[in-house]
Amino acid sequence: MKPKVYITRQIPEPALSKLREDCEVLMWEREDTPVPRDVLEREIARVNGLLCMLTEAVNQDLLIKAKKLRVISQMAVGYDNIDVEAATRRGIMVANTPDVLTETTADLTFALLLATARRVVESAGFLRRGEWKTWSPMLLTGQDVFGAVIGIIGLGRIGEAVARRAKGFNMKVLYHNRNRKPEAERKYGLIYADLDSLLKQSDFVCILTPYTPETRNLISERELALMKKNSVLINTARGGIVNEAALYNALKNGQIWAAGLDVFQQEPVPLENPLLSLSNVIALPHIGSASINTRVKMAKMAANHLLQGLRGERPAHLVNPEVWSADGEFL
Ligand code: 8YV
Repeated sequence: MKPKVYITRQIPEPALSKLREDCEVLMWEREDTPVPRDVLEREIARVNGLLCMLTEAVNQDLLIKAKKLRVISQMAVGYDNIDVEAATRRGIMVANTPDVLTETTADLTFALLLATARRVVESAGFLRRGEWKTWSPMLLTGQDVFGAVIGIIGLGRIGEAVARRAKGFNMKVLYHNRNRKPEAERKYGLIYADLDSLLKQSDFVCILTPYTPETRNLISERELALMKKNSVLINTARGGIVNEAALYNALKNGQIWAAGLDVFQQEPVPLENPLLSLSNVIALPHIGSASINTRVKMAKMAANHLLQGLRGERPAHLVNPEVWSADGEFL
């Protein structure tokens, strides 16, 4: 009998057919709304594998119902939506999709940085609304990127990929991370800084750290007050790392110059979010990894992890290796 899997969103075809070869596939097919909780609760009780996105809270309450579940395969590198400890206690493997999205997410981070610094979105709107009556020297002037100081908070794979791009712009690159990365310092000339000095010195602060209890509200009123008046904050990690009320005040009061945000505390971001009323904010709908190639690669990787786990093999990117015994057996 084929194992049963549930997929919480339509995934690209090559990955879907691969799963269909070996599994009985159940899938939430509507694109316009996420899978309702009661549907997910019902489905999780009868499947052996779950392929999910970060839009689903895979928490203790849901896992209690997952009597037959052996693998959770997340189609994202971040997995803060999954209670990994609860899954581990139940012997459920959890896998994510690192590496394939690194460069694409770094591209988007840099796109947002350039667009925010040079007021690209605001300028395009200005032209289309017919407000471009004449040229003037200080019209829609922004901040220089080339040669500026960038501070990267979180020097993981994506942080390092952003640092490499910054070097191409002749930027001075500071980073803050739990552990120092001497090899990256040597290889790319990066400079380690504690959080406060990074905030004080940087023209651009990029957040690229995972969302954990330690990084929740990491950037709040005190931290924003340390930043330069002409500085730009870029967040392509998770909305909860920045205190949005404090950010709104800092942007409104000219304490910092602008922000580029791909992520929000609540997603999809409600239109009443005051940040959306500010012209010095560029807001994007969480498209960090959204290139066609990368999304296909992520889906294929997530499908493979599911198949590996269901065959009793160790998924290539297992985030809870505790479910494996020291001699390589699945517990
Ligand atoms: C995605 C992400 O944009 O991988 C992550 O952690 O945030 C992004 O790659 C997307 O949320 C995939 O579910």
